[in-house]
Amino acid sequence: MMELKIQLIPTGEIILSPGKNGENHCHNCKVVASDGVRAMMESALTARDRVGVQDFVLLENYTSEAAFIENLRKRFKENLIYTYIGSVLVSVNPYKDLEIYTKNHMERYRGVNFYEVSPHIYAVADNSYRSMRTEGKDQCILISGESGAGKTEASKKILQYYAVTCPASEQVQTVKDRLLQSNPVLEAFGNAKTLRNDNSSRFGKYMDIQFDFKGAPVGGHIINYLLEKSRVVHQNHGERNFHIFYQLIEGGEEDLLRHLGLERNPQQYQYLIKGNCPKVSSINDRSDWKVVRKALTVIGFSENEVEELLNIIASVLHLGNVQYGGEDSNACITSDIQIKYLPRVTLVLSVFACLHLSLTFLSLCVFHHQLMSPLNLEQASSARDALAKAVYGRTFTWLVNKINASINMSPCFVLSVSFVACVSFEQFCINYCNEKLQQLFIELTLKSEQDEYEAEGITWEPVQYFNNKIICDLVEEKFKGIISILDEECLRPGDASDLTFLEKLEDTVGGHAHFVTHKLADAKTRKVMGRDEFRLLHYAGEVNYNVNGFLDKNNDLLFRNLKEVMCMSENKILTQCFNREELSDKKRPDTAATQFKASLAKLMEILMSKEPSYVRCIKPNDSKQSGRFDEVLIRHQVKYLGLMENLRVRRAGFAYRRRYEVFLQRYKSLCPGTWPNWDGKLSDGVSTLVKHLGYKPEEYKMGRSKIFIRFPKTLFATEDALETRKHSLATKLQAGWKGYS
Ligand code: AOV
Repeated sequence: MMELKIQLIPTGEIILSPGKNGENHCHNCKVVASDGVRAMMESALTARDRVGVQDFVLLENYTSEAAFIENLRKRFKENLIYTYIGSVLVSVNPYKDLEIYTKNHMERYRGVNFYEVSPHIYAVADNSYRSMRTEGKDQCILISGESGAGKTEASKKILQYYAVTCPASEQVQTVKDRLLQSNPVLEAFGNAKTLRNDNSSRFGKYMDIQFDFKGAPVGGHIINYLLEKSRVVHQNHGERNFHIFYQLIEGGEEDLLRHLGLERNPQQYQYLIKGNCPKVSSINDRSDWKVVRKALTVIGFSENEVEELLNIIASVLHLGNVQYGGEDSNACITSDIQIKYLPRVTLVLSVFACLHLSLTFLSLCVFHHQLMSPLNLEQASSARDALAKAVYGRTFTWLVNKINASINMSPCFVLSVSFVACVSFEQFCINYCNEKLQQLFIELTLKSEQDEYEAEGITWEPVQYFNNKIICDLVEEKFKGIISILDEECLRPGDASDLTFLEKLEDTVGGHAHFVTHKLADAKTRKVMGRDEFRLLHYAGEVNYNVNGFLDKNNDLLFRNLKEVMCMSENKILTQCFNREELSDKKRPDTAATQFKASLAKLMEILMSKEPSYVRCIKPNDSKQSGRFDEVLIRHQVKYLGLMENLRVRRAGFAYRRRYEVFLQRYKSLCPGTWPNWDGKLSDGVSTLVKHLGYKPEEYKMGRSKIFIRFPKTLFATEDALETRKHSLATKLQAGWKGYS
């Protein structure tokens, strides 16, 4: 007996899938159906109006931003948060838990072609996995979007999908566990509550999952870039420091807190009160602490290491409470002044040597003589903060390295999941990063279109698009780009300041079409620009940058004598973070912007060497509410994610393409010549089918393995014909079924 399954999937589409033994045939079928089926089918016929199209390339008016947004809105309203642009997945954050991540769902997407089921993050995960297995090519999934748009969640879903669906042995299980457990640890130390996202990643993350030849995950590797260290010492109003501090204070056992000299009250700590927001309703620090504590053990941290790690975390809090006597910030601090709370720092950090001295004096080496120059109050405070930032930042890097050591294996294939979260070394770095990603994205989309046309033997029709290389160059070009000029100012002794940096910019790139300052602007622009700002015309729009703090943040310097003291610590983690080699290295360390530029260049290189898939995340509103679709906010994201441009490129030639066997399988019932079976060549079958359907020559092209259809309306007519046929088929079946009962 054959089985015909009627499956209603969330798009409202009805899929009639053949049973295990063969074809859908009306006779002798057992029908899994009820009276409700007819109603479901009728609603499916109007589904497109209600839920929109599941691939933007099927939009009739594909150049219209309004039509694009409308389609997103329709789907969002129906909880259909995923939509494709060809093979790119667009995802809108629902801000509520949807029942679409169950094991059943995972199974549904396993080994199934991209277009056979409704759009889903699992389809992207599965597709990348299968390409890796069948083509043996390293893959990467690049997830982008603004803060709170759902990047981290998407990456977790992908990881969970692999953890459940990939083959496993006992050894593999350990790696899977460690990979999964690395997440809460990284989030505790690298995420924080911001105004935009209660659990915002404050570092860029790139993660490799390594598979063996059987397709089982055997290891992983994580690269982090540019942790937002400034958060350790300062938070904006309504924001918090990194989660770990609150978790430790709220969740740490009594003994532990006593040992660390900590009180169970975040308000006691200067570094935790700047944002005036110790508690967040969506976060349970106490239970998170337990999760993190357990995860550290699963990943393989020894008790000793955990203790030393927590010592460092506590010492940062104590350091924040270090106060210097005196009111006058210009007065020098003398070494015999009592510094409150310092003993606690020295104790938990096990640094007994001259920390006191190093926080009050700057040691200079002049003509081989060591000179000690006293700091004033302001300088001493910033030395203290610089130390806290450096200690935390380096410990974070140590932590990532440690996790890597516990999950790293030599891989056969690599599948990477990466997102560049916003790290606030300034919007400048983030926007530069987006600019680079956009460049790569358009280049690769165009290239893959071109490659496909070529492989299928179809003539390529050139597409006009905006190449944003000119803006990338403005930022990163050697000697004359903005980063170079900034570095130069940072190195220049004497009167260099943020404002001299701005002047240098005006002198060097003042003539650039995408650069404006107050001085250079026309009267209208001048009204909306400060004298200490410059404006860049990014591909996604204009942004004004205030130069205040650029030099300091880029310099990110730590006094040498503070480094020396840290090297002397008995805390083993610290001695790994601050090593003596660095002290003997006379070369100045790279500035923050240059480091960022280098890591971006590395990321681009990696992405170029792999086959990329894209997930573009959109945030529906600023209030973290479910069901609210803020059109202005969304339009802005559609613009800066370059989605319209992407759609235009994808639609330039043909709206739709499918492999012959997939096309034939779906529509063969519409033509007596191809139904129920086509025995000949697949392309001949498709030709017979489309001729029967009345396709005109200008509407489609036949490639080597695929049919290309130019307009959505052609496909829709065929889809409608199919629905009508299914409808009449189901009516007949139902009549027959009733006959039995
Ligand atoms: P982000 O990674 O893009 O921001 P997250 O992935 O942390 O954003 O998402 C923010 C919040 O939105 C999450 O904590 C969830 O509450 C909710 N959310 C996101 N995706 C989903 C989903 N698919 N289903 C249900 N809720 C979701 V940042 O890390 O700030 O750039 O740095």
